Amino acid sequence: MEHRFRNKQVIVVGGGRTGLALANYFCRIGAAVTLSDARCAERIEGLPALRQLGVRLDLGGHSEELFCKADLVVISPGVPLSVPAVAAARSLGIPVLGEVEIAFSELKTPLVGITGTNGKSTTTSLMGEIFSAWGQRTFVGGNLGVPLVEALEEKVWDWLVVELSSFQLEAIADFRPRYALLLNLSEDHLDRYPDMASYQAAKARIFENQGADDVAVLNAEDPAVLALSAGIAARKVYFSSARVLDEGMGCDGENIVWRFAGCEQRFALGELRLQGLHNVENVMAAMIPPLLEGCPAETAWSAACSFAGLEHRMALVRELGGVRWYNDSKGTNVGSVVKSLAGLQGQVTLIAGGKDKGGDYGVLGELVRSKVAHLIFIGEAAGRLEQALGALTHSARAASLEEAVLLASQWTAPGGAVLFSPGCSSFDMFKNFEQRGEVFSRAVRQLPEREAV
Ligand code: UMA
Ligand code: ADP
Repeated sequence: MEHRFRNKQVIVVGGGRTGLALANYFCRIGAAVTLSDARCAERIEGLPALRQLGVRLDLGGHSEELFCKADLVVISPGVPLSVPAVAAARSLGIPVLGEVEIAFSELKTPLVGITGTNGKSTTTSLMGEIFSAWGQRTFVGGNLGVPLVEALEEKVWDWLVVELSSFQLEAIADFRPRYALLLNLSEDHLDRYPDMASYQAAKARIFENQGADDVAVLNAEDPAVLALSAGIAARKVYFSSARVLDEGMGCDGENIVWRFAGCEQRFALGELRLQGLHNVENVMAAMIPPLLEGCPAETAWSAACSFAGLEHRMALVRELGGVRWYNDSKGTNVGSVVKSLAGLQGQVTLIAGGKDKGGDYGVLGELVRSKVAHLIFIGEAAGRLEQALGALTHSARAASLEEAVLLASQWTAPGGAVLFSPGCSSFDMFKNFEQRGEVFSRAVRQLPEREAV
């Protein structure tokens, strides 16, 4: 059967990882593809591949004229709907959809969508491990790194386990996950949204098309999550790291306690490799869909226990002269810095800063007062961070991450820890959070033994 987009004029907006995957997909099905990017040709890494595909290019800006003649405009997550050419096409009634919507409409596989401010990647990866350990052919991707549209390239999947950002959820239409997880909600991305309400509304769209046959997995201890629950049509299953629930996934401080349909199962927290209460929440949430689908509890728990966590999340880089150095480059908002800082013992030197997202750094005040001996600011956000926190403890600015590492090595006393948890995105000084974490780890590994106090 002829594909509905065959010979249609499709504009793919954004020439990053998503845009390239979309261009590939639309070329494969015989659409007439134009890739539009605000950047000029030299800055688009995938240009040779696009040229080979025969994709037309609209670079160095978005041509309103072109957009207004399209049959379909598909946007990458980093492209807001407010971009004038995108808005103009929408106002003419031209469909403007996100990559996740396009991929979903073509995939016939059950999907688990995972969103929240923090813990998405950990939960998504862990759930992927559980489904795979159970023998399911599982696609694991989305905001985690592999665009969902790449799932269309492959064979047959039993499950799609997909991390979803608010950016991706903003541009859905009929997207309907069988399971939708909302892990937590705190301030993030206030450089893209006018206020918290709009950020939360984008996140809440994960439930928008669910029906009574679908499941919403919700954090019973997060007030902002609970505030949304009344509007959710799906069956609700809760998790709580603070108490045992009559029904759902709870915790008694020593065990995770799963109560469902009159049965109870217990899992000893001491067996987990992942550390911290926030990771207990991630484990609880990740186990719910596989367990409800019939995965044996031993299989799910054994996969959870083997999971050592992802890189750039509270990764111990080195212990040097009695000082532990942690790379938490994925700590890209204030809420995640709170969790990472709270989990550390002893005096901490905190290196923070990056691209400012407009959130309130004051939330860190109490923890900084009680735990942080030295505070080193980097990047564009240094000024705002200094204003909010600089007076609470000894603090200084560094011109680069390498300089921050040197200062930290001079100031941190044995028994203490250096935590690099930026609380900001990386795009002011780095390509992405991975590169930022690698720069930090390299600088730490290069510190000579004698640099330690
Ligand atoms: N661009 C335009 N016009 C604009 C804005 C951007 O042309 O108005 C262009 C840029 O010039 C650039 C391209 O769009 O060439 C980049 O597109 P993109 O920002 O959507 O990046 P991708 O490489 O496609 O990566 C995206 C996600 N990026 C963002 O949401 C910013 C990746 O999440 C995701 O892994 C990938 O799709 C696969 O799904 C990253 C991220 O930072 C990790 N996510 C945020 C977060 O986790 O906090 C939401
Ligand atoms: P995301 O993909 O949502 O950014 P990650 O799993 O990559 O989340 O974790 C990023 C950081 O967020 C971690 O280093 C940790 O500090 C914090 N974090 C992880 N899980 C949670 C959680 N469930 N609640 C709050 N903070 C968390």
